[in-house]
Amino acid sequence: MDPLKEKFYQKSTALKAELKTILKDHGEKKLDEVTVDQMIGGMRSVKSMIWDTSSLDPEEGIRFRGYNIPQLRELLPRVPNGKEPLPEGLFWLMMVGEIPSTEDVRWLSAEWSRRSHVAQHVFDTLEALPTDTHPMTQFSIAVLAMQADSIFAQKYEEGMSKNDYWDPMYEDSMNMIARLPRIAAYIYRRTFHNSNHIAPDLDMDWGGNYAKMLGYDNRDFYALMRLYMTIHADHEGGNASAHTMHLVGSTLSDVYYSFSGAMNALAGPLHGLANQEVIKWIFEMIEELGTNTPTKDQIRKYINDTLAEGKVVPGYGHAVLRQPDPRFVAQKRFAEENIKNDPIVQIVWDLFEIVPEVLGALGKVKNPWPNVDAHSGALLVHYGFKEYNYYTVLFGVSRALGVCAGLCWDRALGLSLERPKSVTTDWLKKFVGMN
Ligand code: HAX
Repeated sequence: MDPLKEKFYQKSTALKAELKTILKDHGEKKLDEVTVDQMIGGMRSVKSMIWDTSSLDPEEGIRFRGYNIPQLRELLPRVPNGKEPLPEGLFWLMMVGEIPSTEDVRWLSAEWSRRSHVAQHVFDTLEALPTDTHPMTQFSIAVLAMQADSIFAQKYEEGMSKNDYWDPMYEDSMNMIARLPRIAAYIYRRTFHNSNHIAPDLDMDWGGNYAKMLGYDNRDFYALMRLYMTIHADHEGGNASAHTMHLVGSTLSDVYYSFSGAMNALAGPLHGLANQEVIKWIFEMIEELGTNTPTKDQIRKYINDTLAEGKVVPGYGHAVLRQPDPRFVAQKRFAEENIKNDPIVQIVWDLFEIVPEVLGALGKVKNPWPNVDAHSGALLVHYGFKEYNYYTVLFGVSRALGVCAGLCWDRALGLSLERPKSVTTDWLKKFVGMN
């Protein structure tokens, strides 16, 4: 067994036993009450699932296995002379709850390189699609095309004990994560660079190799990708992409079916697609105003016009957070250190000053602060990466780390098929005493 798998097996076996005891001794205890407001309002904040890889506090933001983003930047291994954490380290942490050594992370980079070969039929499937197919559609289809290689599906068909589900789930997860950068870069190059593909560099780390295959041969861009791949990886279990992964996986669908579903959820504009919407909205502002150095009054008017048209301000607001998103703050810090004088970055910072005040004045927006998507596009544009309808694929590649770790845990703990109860509006009317 490989070192990560061995550790995962030991830790998950112990937790599974503890969970059994909790269930036996406390199964009847009430965790929460669900209000009508929550039922109509998208089940907001109902405590109803287990997710150990990260947790989200409304005020403090995300913690991955207890560590916040500045701590991860300090503690996770980096490339020599690098400033940003390696996403491999975060995956290790999410899988087994321990900060890995540099050697552990080197092993994982090499292991993912070893597993990274993508079958030709996956590329052939992509080639059957028109090049103007949205990159997220291509990505989701390519993930499904890999399902033919699912070890879990094969073992299940052969007949497998429940106790062994975690093992092929781990293998599939490792294989899929290893292959995603190659597929995602392939989609980018075929869609925007005339299929002028760049060969993988198997000696590089996972995020650096992805950046290189995208075509950005720049050390700072590699660093940005490592940071990007780390901070977008997980946001506890209730967000739409993670929850979809968990839900689809709960039927014992394999990692490919589950992750393709998760990506379809990420592709919505209220979730991951917001990263393309933000920069599109900024570009439209620049075009409408005829300047890339708008005044604050011009920006304020543009925000108000957006709201008057009945649209949301992309990149602002959150279902859980009630403070500026620490992932926004981490990207702002990167910009301050590396690309301070960029005009688009300046617009993002001006928006940070103005939008919360405007949204706050509406009196209905629960969180007027920026989320992760408010900053990412400006950083990418700075390095020449302007094809914004690809941005959600970057988010998706990173998200695989968190949701695959989550799915491995789901199967190792033997979590159940998800099946909440729905009611009809007639039932609801009767319940509240309406005729
Ligand atoms: N601009 C304008 N209005 C907003 C708003 C925004 N950025 N954020 C919330 N509101 C509005 C809602 O539309 C809602 O209006 P109605 O009552 O008229 O329907 C009201 O404020 C209350 O909403 P809320 O309770 O504050 O927010 P929700 O939990 O319902 O929704 C969203 C959270 C993230 C979907 C929301 O803030 C939004 O639409 N933001 C813009 C899109 C965006 O940036 N999405 C990315 C979120 C982070 C993420 O998942 N990234 O992948």
